[in-house]
Order: sequence, then C-alpha cells, then structure tokens
Amino acid sequence: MLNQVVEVIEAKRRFAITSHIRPDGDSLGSSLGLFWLLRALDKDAEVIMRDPVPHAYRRLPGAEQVRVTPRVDRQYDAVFVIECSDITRPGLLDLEKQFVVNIDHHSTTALFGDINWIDSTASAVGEMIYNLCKALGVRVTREIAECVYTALITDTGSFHYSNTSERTFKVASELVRAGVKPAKVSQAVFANYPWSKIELLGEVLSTVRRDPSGRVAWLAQTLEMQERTHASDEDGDGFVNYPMGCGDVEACAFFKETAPGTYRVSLRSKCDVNVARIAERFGGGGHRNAAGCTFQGTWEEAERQLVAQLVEAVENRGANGNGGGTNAGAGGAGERREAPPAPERQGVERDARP
Ligand SMILES: [Mn+2]
Repeated sequence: MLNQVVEVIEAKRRFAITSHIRPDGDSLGSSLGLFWLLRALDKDAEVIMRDPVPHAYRRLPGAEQVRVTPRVDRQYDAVFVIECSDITRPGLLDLEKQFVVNIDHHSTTALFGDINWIDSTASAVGEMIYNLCKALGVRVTREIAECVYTALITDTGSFHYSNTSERTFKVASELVRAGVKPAKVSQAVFANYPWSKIELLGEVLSTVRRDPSGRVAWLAQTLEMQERTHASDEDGDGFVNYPMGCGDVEACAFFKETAPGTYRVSLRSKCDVNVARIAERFGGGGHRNAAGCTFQGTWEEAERQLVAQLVEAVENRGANGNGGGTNAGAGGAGERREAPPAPERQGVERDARP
C-alpha cells in the first residue's frame, strides 16, 4: 500500500529501482521518475535493468545513469520493482534476496513483494509515482515531471486508450505546470526513429494479410529482413499496431522471428475481442486488447494456429468471458505482458505484457 511505501522511503536510504526486461515508456519513465524523487529526498538510489534503455527513451532525464546488469550485485535497503507481473520479469538474478517493493497498476500482478502497492485504477505506474510524490511532500521537479509524463503518454497511447481517465489528464496538466513541454517529449519518444526502422517497416508492411472477413490481419518480420535493413531488435516494436489503424480490422498479430523457428507474437484487438486468452494458450499473457506470446515451430504453423484463434475470437467476441479481460491500457509486455497498442509509436512492446 501507498503508506507502507512512504514509510520505507522515509525510514531507509539505500535503494535500487528496476523493471521488466525490454523496458518501455512506463517502466523507464516510472523508474526514473522514482529515481529523481528519491534523489530529491537525498536518498541513495540507482536504476538497474537487465536490458539497455531503448532508443526512444534515451532522452529521458537520467537515462544515461541506468546501470545494465544481469544480477542484483549490491545490497540495498529495498529494491522497487516497477510494473512486473512476477519477480522473474526483471530478469535479474538474486533479486529475491532483497527487500522487494512491488509497484504496479495491473490487477493481475502477483503479490511477490515484501510490500505490494497495486493500483489498477492508475493509467500508468507513472501516475502512481506522481501520487507518491504528493504523499511524500516532494515538489515535482522538471526531471520527475518529464519522466512521469513519458510514462503517461506511452501507456495511454498519447491519451488514446481506454485507460485514459479524467485523473490522467489532471496529472498531465500538473506535469505541464511543472515544466514539461509536451511537444518536446512527444517528439523525443514518437518521432525519433532511426532510418533502419522506416526501412524495416517497409518490408514488414509488405507482408500484411487479412482473412476473408477483413477483420483479422497479420504481418511478419523475418531475421533476413532485420539483417537486410540493419535494424535493431527494438525497431519492430509497434508494427503490430499499423493494421489496427484500418477501421475494419478488429484483431491483429505480428510475428517477429527472433531465432530460426522461434517467433515472438504480438497480439492486438479492439473492444471486447480478448487476445490475452489466446496468448495464454501459448504460454504468454497480457491484457484483453494487447498481449503476446512466443511460438516455436515453422512459420506455416505459427500463422495457421494463431490466425485461426484470432478469427475465432473475433467471431465469438463478447461471448463467454471474452469481454471480461482486464483493460488494455497499461503497458506490460514481453513474455507476460505487452504494452497497450500505441498507435503512433505503438512501441511499447514488452515482450508480453503492457
Ligand atoms: Mn504500465
């Protein structure tokens, strides 16, 4: 709970902050926002991540101070774990040996921390970090504000998704008052692609197909395309959202070949079409409208199996629990959660959970 988090911060002084592998805007923005918050209180703090900061987030204040490590190699009074469905999501060895404070906005998150602060009404963890600032009486500095604002715009898809609430705009307004320049942050996050991504997009979009109903679309990225365009691993992030821009398309799958015979599959849907259920059948997970999983096998099998499930989910939408999933908005990703569909950058793609 929030008051327990406040007590830990007030009582202790040496902290680390981490988040999931393949960090996205909410995980990095919230982690760095908390970092600046702790620094404002004169606490010892550092952000540690298994994976490096993606290109889109390198302009965040403090991004250059993120320490990439495969293991929690120091002793801390507490480690804050941001936006993770379970303790393995950060991908850090020895994390379980620390005093863990779990902070998340996904209702499905396991209560793996010594302290668990879960607020499923928050559009992003960033919104919670803002509340924490207020609870601790810390002035929202420009650094904190830029980090939290980045978390908000990425997890809400620039305020497009259903997790966007009146409170989200209220917090955003306060952040602008604290010095955030919305156009500057948006440009850094959404209009800062390397050219390799544009070339890769050209190849990937040429693979797009749809089923006879026109309501299910899919596209693929091969290792060969990635090599030919000199694209980085993160360049394909968000491609799944392009077909979703078509009014007729209700569900989409993006197959990204990560190794011969291995595809990371990103799934997106609209309204009550539940793709989290599909991802779960393949060992992944996520939100109702944004999920992901990994598929081992041939391309033909991956396409046949996943597309058939999407067609079925679209046909049966609204029936039998298809409408009951959690709200997509929040980011999550990777193997467990995937980021919410972000139209512009749509980039949040944690492997399986937004
Ligand atoms: Mn999030």
